[in-house]
Amino acid sequence: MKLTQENIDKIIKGDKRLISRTITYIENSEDDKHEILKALYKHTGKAYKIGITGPPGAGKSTITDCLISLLVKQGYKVGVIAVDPTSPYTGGALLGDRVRMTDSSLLENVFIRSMATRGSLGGLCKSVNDVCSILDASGKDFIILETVGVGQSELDVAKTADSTVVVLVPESGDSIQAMKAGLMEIADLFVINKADRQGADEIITGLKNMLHLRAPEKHSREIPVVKTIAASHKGIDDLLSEIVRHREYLETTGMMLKKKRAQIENEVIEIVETGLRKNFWTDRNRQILEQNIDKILDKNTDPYTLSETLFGL
Ligand SMILES: Nc1nc2c(ncn2[C@@H]2O[C@H](COP(=O)(O)OP(=O)(O)O)[C@@H](O)[C@H]2O)c(=O)[nH]1
Ligand SMILES: [Mg+2]
Repeated sequence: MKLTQENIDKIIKGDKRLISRTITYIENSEDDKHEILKALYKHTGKAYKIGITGPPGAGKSTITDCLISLLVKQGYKVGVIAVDPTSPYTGGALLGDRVRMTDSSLLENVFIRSMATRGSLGGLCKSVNDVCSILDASGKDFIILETVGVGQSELDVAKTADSTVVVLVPESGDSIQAMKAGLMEIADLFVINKADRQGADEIITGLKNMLHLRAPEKHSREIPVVKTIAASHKGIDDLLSEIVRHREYLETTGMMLKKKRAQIENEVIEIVETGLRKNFWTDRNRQILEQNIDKILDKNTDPYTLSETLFGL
């Protein structure tokens, strides 16, 4: 695929079909994807990235849907990347989210993309940064990244997002779970969704207590806890206000610049590691590996020495 100037202009203007085609192309990891991303990169930098993570069923998609309508009503352009667990039956992203988001996706200023995690549990897939860049270049003011919080994926979303929202529900044990999973450290704000259920106030109190127990010198900003009933669009205004406040906090304290630098660092490391994995096993290196297996078996050499040989050390 060759990205002509005409097509670049189309993407920048938000041409949905072309954005969609470009993302599909990049997801399939074609060899020349870097050329496309390079051409688009100078047009990025405007979008504010909101990560939404939390356990399955907490209401992340419902909240995302509410945020989309709120942002679009305010005249913003919104991109959404929903990373869903791979369905064991189809190997594709679960359909549920897409169906529910249909209303919003009809709106001209919204672009929604579901991505499968390709087998790994939760986890942001490798091309999320790439897709983010494409949506950013296409003039989106906000990009919402929805990911199921399973292990590593929360940490990944926190590395990519400007504001990380952790969604919990009143069910017992959730706040303790949050502590364990390291969610405390990555959350820029918490949402207690399904506040129509019993125990919402208790978990809010519990969570606030835990947040207060953290070392104050390390945390100059109080982490807000927002109560929502996303199913009936309640509390979403508050959530958006808190996101906006967090953004202002990052900008006024100079932390935004630090965050951007960290994001760039992380992105480069990821590109390099992907490249290494892809390019390291040349025919020659494969051959060296295979030729030495018997030697290792006979203890004439060992895996460490062979690795060093492969690295050319
Ligand atoms: N009672 C109640 N149910 C909700 C609320 N928000 C979402 N749900 C429901 O919870 C289920 C899971 O929501 P979903 O947004 O798909 O969760 P996700 O897996 O975190 O994306 C759906 O059936 C929603 O309708 C809420 O505030 N209260
Ligand atoms: Mg969802």
